[in-house]
Amino acid sequence: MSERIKLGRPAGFFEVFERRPGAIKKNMHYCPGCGHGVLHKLIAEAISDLGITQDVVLAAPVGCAVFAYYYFKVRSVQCAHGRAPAVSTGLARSNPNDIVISYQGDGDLASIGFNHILQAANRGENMTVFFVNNAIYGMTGGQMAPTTLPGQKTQTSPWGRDPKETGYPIRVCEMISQFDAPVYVERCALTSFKNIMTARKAIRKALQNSKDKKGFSLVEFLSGCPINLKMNAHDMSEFIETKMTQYFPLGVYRDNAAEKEAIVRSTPIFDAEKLKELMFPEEQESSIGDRACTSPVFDKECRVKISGFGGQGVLSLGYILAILGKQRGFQVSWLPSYGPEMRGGTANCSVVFSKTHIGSPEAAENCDMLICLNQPSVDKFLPILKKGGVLIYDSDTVKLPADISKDIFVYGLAASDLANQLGDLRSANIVMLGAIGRVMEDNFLDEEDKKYLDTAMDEAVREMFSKKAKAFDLNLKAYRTGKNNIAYKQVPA
Ligand SMILES: Cc1ncc(C[n+]2csc(CCOP(=O)(O)OP(=O)(O)O)c2C)c(N)n1
Ligand code: SF4
Ligand SMILES: [Mg+2]
Repeated sequence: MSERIKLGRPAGFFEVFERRPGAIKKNMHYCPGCGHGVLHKLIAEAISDLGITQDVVLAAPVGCAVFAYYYFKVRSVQCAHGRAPAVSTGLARSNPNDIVISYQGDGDLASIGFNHILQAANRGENMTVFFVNNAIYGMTGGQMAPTTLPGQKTQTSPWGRDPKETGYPIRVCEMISQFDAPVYVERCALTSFKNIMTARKAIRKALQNSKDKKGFSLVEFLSGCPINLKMNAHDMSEFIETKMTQYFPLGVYRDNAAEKEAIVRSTPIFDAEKLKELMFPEEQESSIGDRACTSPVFDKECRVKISGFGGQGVLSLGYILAILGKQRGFQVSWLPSYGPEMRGGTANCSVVFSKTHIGSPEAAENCDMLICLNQPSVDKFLPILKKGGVLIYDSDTVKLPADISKDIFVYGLAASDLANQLGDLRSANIVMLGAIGRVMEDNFLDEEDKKYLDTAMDEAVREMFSKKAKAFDLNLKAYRTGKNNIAYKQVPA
């Protein structure tokens, strides 16, 4: 095994980062000087040198490394904030021969998910934790983290962290090494060449422990976030070496894997075939009762995406549709999404209707209907609309692309303007609901379902606004207004 860091791309990375959206496929998304990039390279190199590419499963939660799966040529799982140790526990227990990596930031590990990491360490789960301590919430724009130093200025401690108000930085290695079970705990720094070589060795040792089934290893990396700490690369390194190491001393806190036997746990009851059967049953009974929709369009699953700016009521619109589906006896799911905060983006939700079980609640592709209340939503989601699908857009705020497909239904209405005329811009989402009613009536519903449509819509709106009588009246008006004011219409030839 080479004792040098090799130039170029290690084999533990994909050759081209195809999973990364957009045109850039060769570079990482991390800021220049970010510790995550250096650490990724050291891990990828270790994975290929140890010959464990096929065995590694990497769990990465929320934080700047949320997109780790773009880069590593291993199996990956993206987890909820702080929950990678819980997910890693499931992975390690269900497939004991896998080498499980939990890759976590300081906000993630030492704040929102702190109990998870403590419990996983105390159980001695067979996993390797790579813990990136950059003393800040990087992804969300530099708020105070549990590891922020006393006196350190952040967005949420603009006069410097005051331990009297917000406590002291949490020393993770010191805490974890109080437990009996962990076999290896070390703190390194991603700064000088010497420190990086120490980190490189620590990564390999931890992965080897997991390979040998010795249990829980954690390596902490004091790491730079030059963007949020507003420093250049040189000052960042100096800050880590002179300030951070005072509070977080480098070194080995536990290293007793050599004395331990490989862990043998009870045989997992996890059975991939059984799970598949449960998730994708071959035949299921329809759950639809007397008021079932009879139109053929509902014979298969219907996937709807609704998108706009936060505050435009896209989530409520989706919720009303879900209520409507529930009232007609469908299986329904409603999945809201707010987008990664630091990087802007639209609020959207997915609604799925089905006469049988729903596999995935996310309308990520092959959508039947797309409702857009702003321009970024059209730009982002038009590609997921299937041939023969329906786009309904707010013509006040959206300009359609010149080359829009002729194979889809397109309905435009001035939803914001109409809502303003009704006296409340907030009813634009229900104006859109009216447009949905019109589209369904004109193109997809049989005579029987048409009879029920308005009553069903009224009931759904009533349930949504059950505690606000005034809002109910306004929204019913908004529904009728939307239904009767379609301004642009394209129907596939
Ligand atoms: C449940 C939940 N709560 C809060 C957030 C917002 N959030 C996204 S990243 C983040 C902090 C990440 O900081 P850290 O773990 O230190 O990672 P870094 O970006 O610094 O590498 C927060 C609070 C979220 N996405 N999900
Ligand atoms: S914000 Fe900080 S942690 Fe995130 S990519 Fe940029 S430098 Fe790295
Ligand atoms: Mg951080």
